[in-house]
Amino acid sequence: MFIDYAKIHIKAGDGGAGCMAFRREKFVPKGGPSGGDGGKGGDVIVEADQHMHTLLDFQYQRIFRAQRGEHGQGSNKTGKNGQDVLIRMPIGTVIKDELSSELLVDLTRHGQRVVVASGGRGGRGNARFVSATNQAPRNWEQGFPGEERDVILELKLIADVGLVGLPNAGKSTLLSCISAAKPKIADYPFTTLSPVLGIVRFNDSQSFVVADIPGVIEGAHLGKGLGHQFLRHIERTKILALLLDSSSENIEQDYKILSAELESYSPEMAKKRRIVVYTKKDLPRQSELPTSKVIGKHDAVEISAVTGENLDILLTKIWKLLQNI
Ligand SMILES: Nc1nc2c(ncn2[C@@H]2O[C@H](COP(=O)(O)OP(=O)(O)OP(=O)(O)O)[C@@H](O)[C@H]2O)c(=O)[nH]1
Ligand SMILES: [Mg+2]
Repeated sequence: MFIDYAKIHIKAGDGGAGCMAFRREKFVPKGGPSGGDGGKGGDVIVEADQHMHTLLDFQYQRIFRAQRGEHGQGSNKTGKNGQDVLIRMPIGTVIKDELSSELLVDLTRHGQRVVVASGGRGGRGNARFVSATNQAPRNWEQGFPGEERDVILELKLIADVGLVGLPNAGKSTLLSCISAAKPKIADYPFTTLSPVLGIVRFNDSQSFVVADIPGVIEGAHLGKGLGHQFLRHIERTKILALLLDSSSENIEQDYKILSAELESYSPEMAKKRRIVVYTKKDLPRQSELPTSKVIGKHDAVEISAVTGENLDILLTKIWKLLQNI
């Protein structure tokens, strides 16, 4: 199952307490202080893992605690440091502090590691409190608490091009024609329920990544249909391909609905560079294509995934746009 949102609780280990002790040896009647320091608490660390593709695991395990540091001991023995906890997450995971909404981590490449909660420092033992005036200190410190917080995990796929359109526009069909991805295709709305990535090979040696997401309908920003939360997966793409069914009864209106939904998701999404793709060119048209007054400066192309017409032109246009950004 594809899950792209989770909330977890993380707690780094507390530091171990310092120790209060004095040397006791047969021929040393008044041994000096010998209490060791406490060990450091373990950190909570996240690591990006290219083999993970969903946040599903975090539906089951939501609390992650690193080990506490051991207490210091006599004979100046420092307590052992607590063990770190390593949490693996998919590439594209963004971690925010729940309370402040502060962005803590953006995992963008395999193997990237970040400490999200630091373990507390160990307390000092009494040996460290010796001074000129106090040769037998009896003071020592507790360990310091490890950081603790609730964090929100959001998976935002990393792709170059996002396919966006009303249900049934032909997004998944296009992806299946231009890449090796095998998304589900059917003639009913909301066939696609979770995003699919496909790698498009271009000119033998080059490639780019395309994301196919569920269809957007009018009122998606109010929660209609599947809502619009999956648009997060195309938030970080360089360009958007707006797919419009050219056999629709009112293509211009479809374009306006889609644009309005992108706008209400975020201004950044609305401002993103787009290419307008009219699909199903093989079918008879029932309405005029929108004029350039409606689609503005954006480039447009008519394609058919069934006959393959103009797919090469589309890919060339996309490639050029990607080079320019
Ligand atoms: N004639 C024709 N039919 C097409 C073309 N492209 C897609 N279709 C059909 O349109 C229907 C919808 O295609 P999908 O690719 O599932 O559409 P989608 O945009 O991914 O739909 P959702 O996932 O529901 O948002 C399917 O029945 C496809 O066979 C095309 O170029 N020509
Ligand atoms: Mg689809």
